[in-house]
Amino acid sequence: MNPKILVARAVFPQTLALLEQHFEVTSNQDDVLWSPAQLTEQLQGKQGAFTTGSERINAGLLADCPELRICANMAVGYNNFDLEAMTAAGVLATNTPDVLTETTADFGFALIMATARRMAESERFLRAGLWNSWRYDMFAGSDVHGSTLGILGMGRIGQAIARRGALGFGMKVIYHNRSRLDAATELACGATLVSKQELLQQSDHLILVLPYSPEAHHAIGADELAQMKPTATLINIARGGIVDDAALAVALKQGTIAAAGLDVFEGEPRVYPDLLTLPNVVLTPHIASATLPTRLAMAQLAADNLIGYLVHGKALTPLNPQLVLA
Ligand code: 8YV
Repeated sequence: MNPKILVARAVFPQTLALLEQHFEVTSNQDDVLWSPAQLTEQLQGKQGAFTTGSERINAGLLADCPELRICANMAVGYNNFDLEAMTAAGVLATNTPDVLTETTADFGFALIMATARRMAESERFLRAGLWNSWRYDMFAGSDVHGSTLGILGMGRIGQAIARRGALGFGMKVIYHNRSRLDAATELACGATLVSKQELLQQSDHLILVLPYSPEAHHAIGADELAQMKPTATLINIARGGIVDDAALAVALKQGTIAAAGLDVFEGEPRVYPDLLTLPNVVLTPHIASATLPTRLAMAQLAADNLIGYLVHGKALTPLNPQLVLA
């Protein structure tokens, strides 16, 4: 008998068709948002789960799903997983690195451009029928080319953004990261390591690309915003919770920084209400990886991880490979 899996959210029909060749599949093509109790109930008797960033896999759920062997996340970020609890429960975790790097970096750059050049704000103005004449300072923003790009977190996506900045826009690129890149990678990215304080003080455009962890919670709060240039923009394509959204709203209102571009939010899909009322913030609904080819590649990799592990005993991108090696 084929293993049983749960596909916790709607997916591409071709992904579902592929999974159905190997598994007895329970799917959620209606995309119902299950509570943790409902998710636990749906997982009963399943050996595998196809998850997204919205499904929390923690010790409580794992204790109630003893047959579960693998959770394949359709996301590179995996802060919805309690990796320690999964490892302790013998449940393999996988994510989808690499396939979304360039697409996400493109979006990071789009958000830098849209924020610096006030694209959302000026479009709202035009749509409202307020454009009557040209004016010398109308929606004058800040330059991207030749400015200083700061990157907090320098993994694959940070490096892809650095290359765009250095090679495409002639930017000076500085970064702060837990560890220093090797010299060849630094050269390819045109990036220089600086302290977090230098990053805050020197960046014209500061983009956040670090993974969420308890240590990264509110890595950008009132104190950090106060160190930034009043002309600076802040871009968050990493995770909600890395920025203190309430402190950011105050900083945007008071002119501590010039503008922000946010694709992720604390407690999303809710958005801190003050942010919705401010003109100098570009808001997008967590779509940095959202191109059809990339989302398809992410779904394919998550499916391949399930097939690889449950059918052939080897996942492609495990997060707790010690389970396989043990
Ligand atoms: C996903 C993401 O769209 O990969 C990630 O970490 O944030 C996005 O690409 C989202 O997490 C849905 O799973």
